Amino acid sequence: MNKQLSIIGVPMDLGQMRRGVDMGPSAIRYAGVVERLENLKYTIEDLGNIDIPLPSKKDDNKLDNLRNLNEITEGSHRLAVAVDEVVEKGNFPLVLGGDHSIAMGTLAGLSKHYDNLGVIWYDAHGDLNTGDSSPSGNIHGMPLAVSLGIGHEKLTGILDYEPKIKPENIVIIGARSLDEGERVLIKEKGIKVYSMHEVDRMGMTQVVQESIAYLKDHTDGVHLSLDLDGLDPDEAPGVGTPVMGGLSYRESHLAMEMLYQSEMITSAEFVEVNPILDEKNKTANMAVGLMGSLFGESLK
Ligand code: B3U
Ligand code: MN
Ligand code: MN
Repeated sequence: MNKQLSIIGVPMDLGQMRRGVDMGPSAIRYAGVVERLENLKYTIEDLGNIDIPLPSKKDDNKLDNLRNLNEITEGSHRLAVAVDEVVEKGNFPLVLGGDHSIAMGTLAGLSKHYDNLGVIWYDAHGDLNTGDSSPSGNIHGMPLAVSLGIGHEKLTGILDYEPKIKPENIVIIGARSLDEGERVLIKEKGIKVYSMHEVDRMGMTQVVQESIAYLKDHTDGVHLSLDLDGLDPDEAPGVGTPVMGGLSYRESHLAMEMLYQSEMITSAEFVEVNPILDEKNKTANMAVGLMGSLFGESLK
């Protein structure tokens, strides 16, 4: 694992309707992320937070079923530039959300540096909607589609290249709430999905072993995009769109430990921590605990 980490906070809440997820980076810092990783002998540079534009006052700010499109495009662009700079200087980007729309910016900044960037999408949702298929108009349900080059051109064109990633380089783990249009896209593109059904049947050990084997052959870096709503809401209640029957604390730590041992993770983001909806910062503490495991804490 790269021992030089750069933390980027992204106080983004425009990709969905629940206020408070913009405080996610503060909650995660308060939960001790820097100290936790310094204890593991990483050198940490905290770059602070990206400036996110305020939402437009017009309540019709929902062009083509894409709520806050212009503001999110602008914020994503700023994040992409920051992530690009971190990779350029050889550091590991660790991005703290914010809602999951930020992944468009993260992947835009990362993928310039790879021919075949792998992505592990740890989430209750597929985030494969477009303005046409989305039931909500919320852009946090779209970043994986956008990164495949599917969606509004303002979003797919962040940093002026597309697509950012290829369908065969994606693994989704923990899915249990997929919309119709997302199911169609998964089939059409042949995207690898380990839903809760597979996790229950095979166990997390086999799911992660297979994911690693699947990505190892043909990727030159792997980004972990971890949405805290992938976990069960009993264990991670501070999220905007909880879905019952999620991944457990133990399964998630096991997954992080196995990813650490694989030595293939080159960047990560932890998103959707909403301290307003949380219970005593439990979800931010969960995020920091999972980062501990991802960076080798329990296996040192
Ligand atoms: N698929 C739904 C719900 C959703 C997606 N991502 C989250 N929720 N966190 C949508 O609105 O696209
Ligand atoms: Mn998500
Ligand atoms: Mn989700």
